[in-house]
Amino acid sequence: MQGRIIENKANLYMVKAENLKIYTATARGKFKCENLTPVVGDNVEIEVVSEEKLEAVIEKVNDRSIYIKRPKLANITQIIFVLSCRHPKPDLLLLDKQLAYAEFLGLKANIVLNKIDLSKENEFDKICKIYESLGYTVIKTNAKENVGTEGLLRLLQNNISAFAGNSGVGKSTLLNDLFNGKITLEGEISQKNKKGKNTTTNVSLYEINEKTYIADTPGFSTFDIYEIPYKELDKYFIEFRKFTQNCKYIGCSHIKEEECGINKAVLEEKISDSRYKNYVKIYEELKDKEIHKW
Ligand SMILES: Nc1nc2c(ncn2[C@@H]2O[C@H](COP(=O)(O)OP(=O)(O)O)[C@@H](O)[C@H]2O)c(=O)[nH]1
Ligand SMILES: [Mg+2]
Ligand SMILES: [Zn+2]
Repeated sequence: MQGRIIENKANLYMVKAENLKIYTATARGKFKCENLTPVVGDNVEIEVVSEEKLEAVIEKVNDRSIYIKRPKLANITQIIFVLSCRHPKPDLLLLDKQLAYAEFLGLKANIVLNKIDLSKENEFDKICKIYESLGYTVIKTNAKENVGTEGLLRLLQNNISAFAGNSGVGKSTLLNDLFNGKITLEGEISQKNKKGKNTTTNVSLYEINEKTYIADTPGFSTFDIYEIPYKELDKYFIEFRKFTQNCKYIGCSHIKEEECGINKAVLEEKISDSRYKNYVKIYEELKDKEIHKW
């Protein structure tokens, strides 16, 4: 029988099967040597061990469309990056990192600008303009008062989405909005312990409907981007692509070279200054990581 892993706790996997039942499954030992340990989001073939106890064994992990190393997740279809207008203020460096990583993976990325109630006089329009002109969807929300969340819900429809963004931007509040009342949810979005503290520590997929899931990744607020080879970073800044052909040198890093198409585009304001500055920072960071890897 086919199913999808919706949760992983130590060596146990919760698998939602075709018959809509949720089985507790272990993985066959052979996965270890094949370096193919099942992860949340995997589509798997299971063999039921006990129908009564809802126990099963994972026999096979189907090919993945996407695999993320940290946090471990498979087959998500989009990333939702959340920023807040204030407290904390927008971290565009982190945003550009996560967008580059999404492009690297070939994943759709979207932006939520939360806490719009704290912004004065459209001061964040510039951010929206930069990213909308690049083709990213920007949704503005006030998660505290449930404003703008219908738009977010539409965006989530028929996707397996993962949220990312600095601590405090409002991810949990948004998720609570989404799962309040109108959504049938199996299990809880966060289990509370006796002291009322949230104790979710495992990666899980929450179901909004049969085709719509949200990945919850406690302990990870952003994706680890170090898989990106620094020499390829320019490919993942989508607006850079059409200008790199104007660079004099093949393999131009667009940092110190002369006759650089990217530098020219920045001067002509065809590429935003903040995007370019972040490109340089991320390039240096990735390069540093790669050099010190051994
Ligand atoms: N003013 C305002 N506060 C918000 C909004 N969304 C979340 N908050 C508050 O911001 C704080 C952090 O939110 P939380 O959802 O825990 O952020 P997370 O760390 O990204 O999960 C909490 O005190 C929320 O009540 C919003 O739209 N407006
Ligand atoms: Mg949170
Ligand atoms: Zn260049």
